[in-house]
Amino acid sequence: MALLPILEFPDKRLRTVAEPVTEFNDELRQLIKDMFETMYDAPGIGLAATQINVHQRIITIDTSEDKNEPLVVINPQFEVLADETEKMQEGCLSVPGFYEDVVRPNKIRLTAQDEQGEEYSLEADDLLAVCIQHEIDHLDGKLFVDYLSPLKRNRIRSKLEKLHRQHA
Ligand code: GNR
Ligand code: NI
Repeated sequence: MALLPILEFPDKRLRTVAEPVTEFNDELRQLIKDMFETMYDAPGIGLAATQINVHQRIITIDTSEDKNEPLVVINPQFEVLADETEKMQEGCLSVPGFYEDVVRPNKIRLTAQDEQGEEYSLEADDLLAVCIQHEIDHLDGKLFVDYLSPLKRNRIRSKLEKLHRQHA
């Protein structure tokens, strides 16, 4: 098992578009174990492979209270199921210390593969729906700060760059 370092905004590698997974092998399953360990340790409710500088379409999620409902999401696709949206305060392990409201559709159907390559589909709402969309954004090189005003985004960028300089 291993804890993996998490890339932080404005690192350009977070803008990489991830490639589909084609091989469902033991190496993939070990990476997923390490992603769960890293996510639970952080702690976070989701982690996209992009955040650990692996540019494949792999996500780990656990939005349960007791952190005992791991969800493996590979090669995800989703459709919006209702016109309803939800404004939720989002945070991101790649944007540490900043929390801002983001509006997203709040009912979706996720279709994805598990760590064996088995396809599944589920309906998600509220926090899980938001988390799935936040993580799929990562695989497409997007961050929640992209939904904020340029002013807010630039303030966050400056503060994180300053912190990174201090810790360099
Ligand atoms: O831990 C996380 N919490 C969270 C809260 C609201 C909306 C999205 C998230 S995802 C985040 C972990 C993370 O950065 N995943 O990419
Ligand atoms: Ni994130």
